[in-house]
Amino acid sequence: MKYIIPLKPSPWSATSTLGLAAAASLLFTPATVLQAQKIYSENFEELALGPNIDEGLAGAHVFTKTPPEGWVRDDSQMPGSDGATDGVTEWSGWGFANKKWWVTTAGDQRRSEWSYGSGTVMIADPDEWDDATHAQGLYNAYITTSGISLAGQVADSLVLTFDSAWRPEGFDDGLPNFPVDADGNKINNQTGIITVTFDDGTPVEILHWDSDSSGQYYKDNSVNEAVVIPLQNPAGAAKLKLKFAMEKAANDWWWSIDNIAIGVPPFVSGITADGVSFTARITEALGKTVNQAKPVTVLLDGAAVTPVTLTQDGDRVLVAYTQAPKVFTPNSQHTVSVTFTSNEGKTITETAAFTAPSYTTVAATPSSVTATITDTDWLTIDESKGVTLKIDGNASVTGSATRADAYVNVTYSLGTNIFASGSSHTVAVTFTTGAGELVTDAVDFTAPTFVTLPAWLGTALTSVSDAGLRWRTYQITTNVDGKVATAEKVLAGQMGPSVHDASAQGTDGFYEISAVNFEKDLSDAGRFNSSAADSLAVPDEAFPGIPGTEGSSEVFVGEARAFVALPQAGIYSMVVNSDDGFQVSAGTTNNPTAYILGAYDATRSAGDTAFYFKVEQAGVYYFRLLYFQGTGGASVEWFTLNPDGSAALVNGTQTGAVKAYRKRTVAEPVAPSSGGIESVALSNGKVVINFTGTLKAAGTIAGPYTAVENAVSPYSATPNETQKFFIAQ
Ligand SMILES: [Ca+2]
Ligand SMILES: [Ca+2]
Ligand SMILES: [Ca+2]
Repeated sequence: MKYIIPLKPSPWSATSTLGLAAAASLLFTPATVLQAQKIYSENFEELALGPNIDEGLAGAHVFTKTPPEGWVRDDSQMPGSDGATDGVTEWSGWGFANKKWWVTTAGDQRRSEWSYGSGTVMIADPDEWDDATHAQGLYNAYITTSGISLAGQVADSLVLTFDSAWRPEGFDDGLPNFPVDADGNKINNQTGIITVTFDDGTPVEILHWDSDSSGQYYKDNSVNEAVVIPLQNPAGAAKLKLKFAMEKAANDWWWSIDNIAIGVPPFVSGITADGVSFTARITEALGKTVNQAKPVTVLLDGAAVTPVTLTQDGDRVLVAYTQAPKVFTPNSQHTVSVTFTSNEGKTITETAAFTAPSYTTVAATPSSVTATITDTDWLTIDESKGVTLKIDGNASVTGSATRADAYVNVTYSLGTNIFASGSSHTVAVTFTTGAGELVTDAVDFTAPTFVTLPAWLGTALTSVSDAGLRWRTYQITTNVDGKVATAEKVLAGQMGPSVHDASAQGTDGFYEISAVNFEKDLSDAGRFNSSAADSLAVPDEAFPGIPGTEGSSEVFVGEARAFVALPQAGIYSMVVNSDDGFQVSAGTTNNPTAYILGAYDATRSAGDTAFYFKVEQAGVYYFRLLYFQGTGGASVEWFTLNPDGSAALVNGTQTGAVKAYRKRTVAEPVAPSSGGIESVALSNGKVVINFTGTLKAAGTIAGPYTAVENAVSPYSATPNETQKFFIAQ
């Protein structure tokens, strides 16, 4: 261990008892005078976080199940452990997550009140776990630390400290998801237990909290607590292990833990920071305290900082420093070293680390990036000074900054130079604070994934007739699961005959429609409805053929098909608002699901699913929307978004609407790899071409080539033009 002697004036050099000469001697004999009291600490910041799994809030570096080195996680008593029925996978057993992401994806519910936890924290969250299907059973999760060496420690000298957020619940969840007792009573009782094992001895319970408000172990809400537990370490013990259990929970709340430390008090048990200040907490216990009459010296990243303030907070001494209004560089990591004197006269130096907050979130489309910077208690953004974005280290660009309350939004459009599907990027956002300081906040982001439709899939923009779309309805009388694959089976007649009202459908089984904007009772649904403003005021229509012949508006599948004219190459933004699910695809009439563009493969209340696709070439493309209704509400809308965010129904009358048609006037396109010219010969004054695939002809070698109507191989051409060129694809 190395100690840095401050060269700037500090309480050390200012005191007569500890001048520079004395301090220099400490450098060479630290063990005799300066003592770090902690023998173990774990704040989980070293864990590499990966992406979300089942949770809805996307993030590239937000979660991991891999514990610190040497720790052992035991999920074997979790219902459906490690399988498809393990609930929300992130929370099937103890997990490690970015606290901010956890708070947001869980909808807060008091999780944000835990100010002691920071960065990566350890979480058992039965409440979030129960948000997805799991095998019947109670939540029983365990995790054990690595062996922690106790070499040289005096008996009964050690305490365990950690920061805790606990919210209990019990005796309120039963069948079918959770077991009950023989009398049918609900038995869930969220319980937290910590045991310590010295060497290979018997585990000793050192903490027991549960949710039984009439029992001896009841622990009420305590969402921001610094816990201190004497370990009563026996003489001669060589090592210890801690085991954290979260047991007997159902759809209850959570227990989260951070900043685990073991040591001889007093020691620095945690540190909290905001954008301009930090507070280190020195835990006092076992009668060992801080002598506040002696100087307390604080180094920030190796440099002494003054003034620091000391506050007694129960069994803790808070050591605080602020550099307001100057903010720490967002996401920067800092080390704080605190030197103080104990009531036993020991001079103790302890270190702790914190990461400064970020102020920026980033959202991307394939062709734009929007950074949102947020004012906080200690920082305001002066957007009038301009905000620049530096994407992937390229030249800085200036985005136009607009403010909405505490949020400053800056959008930069990439034009045609779009992000690759699903690609990873960094943007450095530089802004000026109200105090005139230039701050750069670098944020990683991932561009949306999207499908590219190849040029061959499109036919000429003029190759269409009969404006509108075609729609088919298929209704059955038994409930099925809300899945796209099942909906396809229903539509294919594999789940029983249809009972939809077929009286108005055409002889081909399709209804002619002008747009997809349906609600089963003609009630207002989605964006386009009778109560909406301006161009969105399009009344909902009834689903064709619904209610069916049995009077029901449940368990049916709908299918819209259309040739859609996409007037320019590039990215399109499409949305389906549905209750329940859907799938949009493009292809040919023979294979309309060749390219899956977007889907919602489950049941839901009416909600948006937005997706992007790209076309390499303007043209007419064959689109299919598959929609399915299970029970309850039923509605669907199919629309595109313009660059300004305004919505236009497919084949709608709104500005920017793409047009749809029921017929294509040329042959269906064929993939180019499927054909070629095999031979060309002259026979009886004609050119005879043997080919596979589709034969196409053009007046110049550069094209454009169009399919030769009704051409089959061998094809005989009469040479009655100056020149003609053929390809087969
Ligand atoms: Ca942490
Ligand atoms: Ca609607
Ligand atoms: Ca429904």
